[in-house]
Amino acid sequence: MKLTFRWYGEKDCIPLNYIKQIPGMTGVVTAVYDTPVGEVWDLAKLLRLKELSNAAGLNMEVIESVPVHEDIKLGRPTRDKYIEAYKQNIINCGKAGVKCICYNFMPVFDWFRTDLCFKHPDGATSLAYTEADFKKLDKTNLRLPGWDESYTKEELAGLLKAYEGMSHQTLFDNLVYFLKAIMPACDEANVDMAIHPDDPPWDIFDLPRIVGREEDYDRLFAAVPNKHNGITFCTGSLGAGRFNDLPKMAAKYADRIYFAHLRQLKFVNDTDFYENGHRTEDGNVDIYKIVKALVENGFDGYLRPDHGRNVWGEQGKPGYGLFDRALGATYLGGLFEAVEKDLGKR
Ligand code: DNO
Repeated sequence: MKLTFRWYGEKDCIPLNYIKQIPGMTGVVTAVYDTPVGEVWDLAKLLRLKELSNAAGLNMEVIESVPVHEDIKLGRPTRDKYIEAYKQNIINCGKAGVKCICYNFMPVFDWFRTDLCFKHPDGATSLAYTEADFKKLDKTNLRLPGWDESYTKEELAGLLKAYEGMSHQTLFDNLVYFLKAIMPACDEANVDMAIHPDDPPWDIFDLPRIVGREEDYDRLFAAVPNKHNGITFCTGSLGAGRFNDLPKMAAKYADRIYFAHLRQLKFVNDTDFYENGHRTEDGNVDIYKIVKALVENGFDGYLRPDHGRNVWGEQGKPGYGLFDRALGATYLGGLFEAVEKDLGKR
């Protein structure tokens, strides 16, 4: 396991040396944030991120994300042009020493929560989701930080229209078309692709979503068996779907999990939940069993503590404050040490 931490580049208010000070931290997960989706990143920008990380004593071997242009997801004729650019990004990432690229194939919206500042009784805040708040939303006028694209009202309306009536099968076929086209670049650059699950793992706003259940992964690997076709195992996304058995999935796909996002969530009823500190006891995701399943099945990928709370007065980016993610990192590091030693792997 290689412990990493998300770093939002030079504009991140969390400096690299603070990240380095987290016990066991080996690298950052970052991206070039100022290039429009679909264009080739400037190699010099990637190399600068790498130099800055290395100067702080950290690796930069994971990119999250190289976003996929909507024309690729829509299967428009222009997709081939965007796929070519994506391939060049993979090659450039390889040149910068990147080993793993996290991406998603969610139409229009990335992760989704209804509350970015849910207040806990002890004063901490975190992300949360309630069905009642979701029903109140106007899908033509939404904004959430963290999305890889932010649209004007007109663009959003146009995109939602373009997806109207798209079946799950068509979206899946478009994903397979994309993956088959980029695999040669992954082979050449020796870069693993790690698809992030849909968050939450069900259709939202009538948009199809296809990566959130065990059968989705079976179908994905059957369609594109190349070993560079892998996954980001995000416990907060998959765990929002109560139908998912996470330890079972972690065990089953350990050799395809190139990146793990470990995050906790606590259900308050059948549909509503809030995110919490990482410990197993603090929510419904059995982090211990997941770590055990990963270690037992030879997981050797990158891992990062995902969304934490904002604690100790920190006004961090929702889900991405320093303190609680650092606590999560040490908790996860401890779990891995215990499980690996128990299994004679350390
Ligand atoms: C949210 C993140 C996601 C993730 C993308 C990957 O906190 O986990 O935004 O980066 O879905 O493409």
